[in-house]
Amino acid sequence: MVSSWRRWLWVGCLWLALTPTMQAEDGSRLWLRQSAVAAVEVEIPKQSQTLQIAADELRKGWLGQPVSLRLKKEKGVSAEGFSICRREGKVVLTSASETGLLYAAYHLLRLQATAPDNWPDEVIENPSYPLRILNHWDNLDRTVERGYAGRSLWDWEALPSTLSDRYEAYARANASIGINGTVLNNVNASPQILSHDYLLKVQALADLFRPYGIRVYLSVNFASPMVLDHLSTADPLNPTVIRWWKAKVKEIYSLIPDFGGFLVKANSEGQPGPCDFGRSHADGANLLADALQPYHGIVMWRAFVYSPSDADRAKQAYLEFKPLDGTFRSNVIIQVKNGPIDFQPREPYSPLFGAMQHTPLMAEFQITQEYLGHSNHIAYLAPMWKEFFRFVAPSSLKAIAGVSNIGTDANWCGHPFAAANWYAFGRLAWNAELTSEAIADEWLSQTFDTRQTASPTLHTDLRHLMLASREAVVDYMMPLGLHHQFAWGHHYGPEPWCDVPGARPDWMPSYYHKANADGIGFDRSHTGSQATAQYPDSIAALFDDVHRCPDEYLLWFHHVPWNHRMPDGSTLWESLCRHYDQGVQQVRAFQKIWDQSEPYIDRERFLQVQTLLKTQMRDAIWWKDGCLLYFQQYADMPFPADMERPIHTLDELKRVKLSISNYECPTPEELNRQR
Ligand code: GCW
Repeated sequence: MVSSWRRWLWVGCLWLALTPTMQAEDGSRLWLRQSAVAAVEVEIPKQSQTLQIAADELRKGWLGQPVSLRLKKEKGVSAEGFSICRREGKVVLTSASETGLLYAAYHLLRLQATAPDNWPDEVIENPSYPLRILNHWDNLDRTVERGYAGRSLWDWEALPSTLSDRYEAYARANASIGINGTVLNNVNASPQILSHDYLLKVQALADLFRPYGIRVYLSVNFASPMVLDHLSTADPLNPTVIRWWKAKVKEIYSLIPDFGGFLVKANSEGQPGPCDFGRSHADGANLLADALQPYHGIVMWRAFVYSPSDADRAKQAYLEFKPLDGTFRSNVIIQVKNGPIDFQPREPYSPLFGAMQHTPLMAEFQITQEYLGHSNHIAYLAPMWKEFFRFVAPSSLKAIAGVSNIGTDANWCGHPFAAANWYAFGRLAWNAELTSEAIADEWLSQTFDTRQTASPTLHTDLRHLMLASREAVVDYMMPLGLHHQFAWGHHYGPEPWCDVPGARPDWMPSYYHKANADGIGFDRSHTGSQATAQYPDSIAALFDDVHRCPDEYLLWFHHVPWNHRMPDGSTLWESLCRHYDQGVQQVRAFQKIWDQSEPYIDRERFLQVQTLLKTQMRDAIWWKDGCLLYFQQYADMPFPADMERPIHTLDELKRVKLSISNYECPTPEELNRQR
């Protein structure tokens, strides 16, 4: 078998090599771009939509021997897992479930694209998590909160009668990486989503996604009974409220028998919740859990709360949720953001992980780059999520969710490289042990055919770019543990000087950097807010000691004098300057790498990335100049001689005011006009 499909691969490579002009690509095919020369024979055990999809995918993309799909439970293979082996001149895919066979088909195609000569005789795959869920922050008016790739995919006005082709393309892309759930609407939820009219629309999507193994979930507004049916209260212990939710859940399941359940943001950033009625988060979650339980639905209850119960925002979720450990129903999962604040370019892990011994937890990652340059900057996020897994054992989690970066843009995610984050999220949710390198290898090979070009270095160069990209963003935005230095409102550019009269202090950058003549950083050690004490002893000891605390978390946990000696002998100020400079130099290097890829990448995607890298370059300098010139006022020290000099002045940058539609550092001419 190997020799025959290798031959085909050769023919393909030759064809690619001899084709003088590469086809323009708009990115809409994502990583699913393989096409077979002739349809292979595929045998399925019975007729079903899911198996038909699996067979069609193989006929469209598989270059090797005939394939046989078998529905059978095997030892060591879970319900959604599968095995792939070669037997009697065939490739045999086996799983206990139809969805498992669909995953096997996609996996086979992935092996063909990424490791054609190099996969074992038998492959067994089992998912790390039973729930691998995308969270859409999509509003019913089709805006997307923190979305940077166009409008919401869900055309609520046209649903349920008109179904866009993109719905199925979306389901296919998700299934190809093992995502099996989608929360359709924003956690800042409109109660309207639970109205009967909207449920019919949701039903239409659920019917489309079902053959791809994807269940639908909804974010719900805790005050829905009051808004939709004018109940006088949403108190979770009130019998009328309890009846309301039971009836609503019954209605949902009559339309969508495999409905997944609810995601809830309660008593956070102005959302209603049980605390409005003097009840706890557990009371609220259990109300919904009881209603869903007869249908095996679940509640994902978010721990993203920060009512000012303590002077340090980083401590608040732990303070509120830890005492509730063990009081939640068994079908409640607490959904916790990876870090204790809010999806910053770098955060230590949230101390809630490990602290809730009797409550299932799921991690919430943010795929959309709210704080990492939106869809303008390349920031490959697998290394960030793997960093989290260094502290939080993947097996300690019940499930994993990712805030989607998908919209109506032709290429789905805005930046061609942003699709790598959707891909990486799915792959890590399927197998949390995969390395960032391996995922980048897969994505690049499938997205840009990097292994099939005549260039000996293209693949490794682009992989290097991806792997270095998130650290570069951290360096030019907020190195050494700095966090939340974003401009008011848009979370894009730098504004460490921001001061909005009357605003919540913990929404102001100065609350986090605390720069003064003595030094910079938030003292969360035993001499400060004592947030370090929320971690297990061994980690607490590490974070608490300014000399042992890892550099990357230093200013997260400590207020450090400007002349503090870093492990390499430089002062804190010098080190800060060098990190910012390093971030800028990295982006310059990315530009060079990308420009050298020009002969091997189709024109459309090449030019788009090239243009975006120019924006990223301007923004990196904006960040470096803005932050360093501002902090220098307190450090009162010169820039190290070997560092690239600022090209802006602080006054100039303080005058920058960005409109929502203009997220990038203004050009020098625009800056002049703003004066
Ligand atoms: O990161 C913050 C965002 C809000 C978001 C909130 C949350 C959906 O700025 O836009 O609201 O977190 O996670 O609930």
